[in-house]
Order: sequence, then C-alpha cells, then structure tokens
Amino acid sequence: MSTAPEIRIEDLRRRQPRNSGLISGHRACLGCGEALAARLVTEAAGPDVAITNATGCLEVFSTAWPESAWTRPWIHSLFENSGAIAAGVEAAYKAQGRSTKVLAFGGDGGTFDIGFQALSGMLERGHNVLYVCYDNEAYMNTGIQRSSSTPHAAMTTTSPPGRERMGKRHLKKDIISIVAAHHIPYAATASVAYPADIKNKVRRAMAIDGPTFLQIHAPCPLGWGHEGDQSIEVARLAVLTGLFPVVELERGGIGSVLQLREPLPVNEYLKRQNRFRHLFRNDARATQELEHLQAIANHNIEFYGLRGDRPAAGDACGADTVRRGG
Ligand SMILES: Cc1ncc(C[n+]2csc(CCOP(=O)(O)OP(=O)(O)O)c2C)c(N)n1
Ligand code: SF4
Repeated sequence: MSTAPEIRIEDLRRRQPRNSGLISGHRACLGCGEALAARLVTEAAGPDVAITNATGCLEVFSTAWPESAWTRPWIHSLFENSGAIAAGVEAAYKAQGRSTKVLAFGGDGGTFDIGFQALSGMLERGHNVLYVCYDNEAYMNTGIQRSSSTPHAAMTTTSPPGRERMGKRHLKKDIISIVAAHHIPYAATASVAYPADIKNKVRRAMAIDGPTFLQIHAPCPLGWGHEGDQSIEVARLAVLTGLFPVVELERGGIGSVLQLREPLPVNEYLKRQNRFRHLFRNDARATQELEHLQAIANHNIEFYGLRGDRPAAGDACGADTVRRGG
C-alpha cells in the first residue's frame, strides 16, 4: 500500500504567486541588481501602491513602448523630479481620502545628484512616500559616468585611471546621513544580497506614516565589470568588507545594523570587479588607494558598530539562497 506524500505548508507557500510589481518581459541585462531590487521591493510593498520612477535604467528597461513590465500604476518622471511627482501624487490621494502608498524610485544619479533638490523638499515637507534609491554607483543608462555615489578610486568613463589619477578622486557621498538629517522617521540601507532584509525594511517603511528612505546597493555587471551570475556574490562582499554598511537610522539615531562576525579585507570585494582592476597593478599609487579604501571600510565598521556575533536577520536568506539577479 502506498502512502500519500507528506504535504508541507512551506512548499505550498512557495508555490503561491508572488504578486510582483515588476514582472518578466523587461530588458534588463543579465544579473542586473536594479531589476532584482525592484521586484523585491514591489513584492513586499503589496498591490495598493503607485510608483513614480526617475529616468534611468530601471525606467528604460521596463517600459519599451508599447509594453510595460509594471503591474502597478507607474509614472515616469523627469530625471530631476521623482520626489516632487511622488509628493504631488501623495497629496492628490490624500485629498481623495485614499490610503494608497506612493513609492518613488530613482537611481543614484537621479537621487544623490540630479533629483536631490526634489527629494529634499519631499522629505522636509513630510510627505507619506517611501523613496527607494537603486544605488549602482554610476550613471549606467548613459554609459557609466561617475556620480557622487561612485566609490573612491573606481573607474568610470568619466573617471578613467591613468597618469594623472587612479579612478575617481572623490569620496562616495554619505547620502543616508544627509537624508536622515531631514529628521525623517526612518532611513535604511540594504543590499540585494540580503533579500529578506530588503523586504522587512520595505514593510517597516510602508507601515510608517511619513517620509521614509531606502538605499539599496544594486550591482550593475556592465558598469562594475563582473559576470551577471556574480552579482549577488559581489553585493555580499561589499557588505562583508564594511564598504557598504547595512543599517537603519531612526529619527537620526542608529537603529539596527547587519553585524559582521569577521569583516573581510576590502581586496576580496574590489578584485572581483574590472572597475577596480587598476588597483591591482604593481604601482605605489595603487597600494595607497587600496589603503584608503580599507580605511573607509574600517571607519564604517567603527562608526556603525558593525562588528559583532549577533546572527543578522538577513543571513538566513542571503547569498546562499539567491543565485541570480532579476
Ligand atoms: C536633466 C537630465 N540630464 C541628463 C539626462 C540623461 N540621462 C538619462 S538616464 C541618465 C543616467 C541615469 O543614472 P542613474 O540615475 O544613476 O540611474 P541608472 O541608469 O544607473 O539606473 C542620464 C544622465 C536626462 N534624462 N535628464
Ligand atoms: S546597464 Fe547595469 S543597471 Fe542598466 S540594465 Fe544593465 S545591469 Fe542593469
């Protein structure tokens, strides 16, 4: 007599439709961190949202006319005004007595640089909007130009290494501190290597009445110079070296952080990407730049108190369980 196979609730749950806001059919590169992040954010945000999206890769690859990969109301804003459009949509919903949450999306160029004024105004006026910045550390859609988010010493088409300099001269802008300085209730960083952490943070931000901000580190294989199937591994190394701290800032103070049991040397992260390959030449300037980058990671580890043994919530659902980008 055959016995019926055991049915586990976990398997049934896994087979449920994901109800994602961004579905298949978009034209992102293989392993694009932005596509994965957008899928995770919209899955966690649920169906009752409206999205404003600044110009950039996410907008371009998801909306090739006459198609759209979005399953939510979605508005393309200018590069410079995703924050302002989101504020207007939120005010309109409020006037109609509706509770639909507004998500504003922008790349690092659209957030750190060109859309910063509109973002600042939206935060300061207290609009009930979750702003999500997909941080791939350069203007990717127009050919990998440096932004104020590009890390120190990285190669882009406008910060090439050569006789005069070793990649970008300036430091990556500390956007999360600047955003938190607007006295908003919640600002956090996250990484596509820790999907459960992203989803928890989105749910948390969505439950807050007021402006919230999420900066998601999202590898761009084309701009960073690694294979598409390495995106999650590379993103995880940014976190594990301390170069991209995963933290929550609540009303300006440091809340929870993703702790590092044993931070790895920054080389482990840098050597995986062509944008840093000039740092691995036999050149005294390269050694000095590597020391600068290690000093930045050490500062992050000290400043946010990243060193610790506490198992991080994101660990259980990290790179081991996600092998590819969206
Ligand atoms: C005011 C303005 N300046 C420049 C452009 C050209 N432009 C379109 S997308 C883009 C790069 C977007 O970079 P980012 O915001 O980092 O997003 P990514 O493409 O990297 O996702 C640029 C420079 C524009 N559309 N509007
Ligand atoms: S260029 Fe980079 S950010 Fe743009 S779609 Fe390709 S992988 Fe994604």
